[in-house]
Amino acid sequence: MEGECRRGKEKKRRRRCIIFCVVAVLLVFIILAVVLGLTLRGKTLHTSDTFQGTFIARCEKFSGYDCQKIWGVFQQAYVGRDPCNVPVEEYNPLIDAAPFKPACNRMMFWSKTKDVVHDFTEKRDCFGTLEETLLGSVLDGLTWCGKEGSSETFTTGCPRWTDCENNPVRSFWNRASAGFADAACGDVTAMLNGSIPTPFSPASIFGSIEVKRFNSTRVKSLNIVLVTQDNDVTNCTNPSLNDLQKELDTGIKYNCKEVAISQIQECSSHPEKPCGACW
Ligand code: N1C
Repeated sequence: MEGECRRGKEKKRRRRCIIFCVVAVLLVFIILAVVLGLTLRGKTLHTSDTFQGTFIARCEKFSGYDCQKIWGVFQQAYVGRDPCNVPVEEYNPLIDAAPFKPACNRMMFWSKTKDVVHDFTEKRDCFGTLEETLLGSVLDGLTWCGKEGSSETFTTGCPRWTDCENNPVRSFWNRASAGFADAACGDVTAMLNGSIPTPFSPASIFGSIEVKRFNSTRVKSLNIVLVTQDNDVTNCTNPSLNDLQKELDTGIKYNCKEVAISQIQECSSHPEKPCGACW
């Protein structure tokens, strides 16, 4: 009787021990999983903080592209080179890896009006800018360069825009803008700044590259939207706009319209209105 009682207690103890062990093992697994999850998340957050991480993350928003391959082709243009000796042609393979697709009648160019243009194009699906293409969006707002004898990408200590002509950032925008303008077709729109004395500057990318590359066999007209603010003195009769017309390929029709910034903002806030009614 006493022996049976002892055996019963022993059984209960063993069962409790097994339950305890199972719970303990489960707990250890859960803790491990949580710790592993957190460290991995920390790692991805960390990589997207880096230049390459930003490039890949922005690129992956576009489907159908091999972003690792595009990153590799991009790096070839400037890595290991003197950051004042990266000619525009170095980006040819990059443009070939992610070519610009023509979107006739919907292409938007700009000069000195970046903020108002993007506020408008982000809210309304009427026009597309270079920054909405894969390459434009991936590199918008970034600075990068290489160094002789190094295989790294640097984001600080790079030449500024005006320090030297052939710097990696400037050459990229020159090459990308040329490719984007080559793709232009139909009726093309450009927003220029009516609050400055010379809305068309021949030294700007728009003036020195894009306008010159519009081809009359593809582009029907160039429609300038001169963005104006209260009390602006600049209008469509501005002499710099005559220089613009002279640069245009014969056969491309030219139009200019002064449009108040308030009207553009009003149009941005009414996505239901047809695009043609904006100006
Ligand atoms: O020199 P800009 O303008 O006339 O260049 C604008 C013109 C646009 O039509 C774009 O298609 O050239 C293209 N372009 C960009 O898309 C772009 N994104 C960001 C040119 N430059 C671009 N950037 C940066 O803005 C670039 O680093 C350079 O410094 C400015 C050019 O702006 P701008 O003088 O107002």
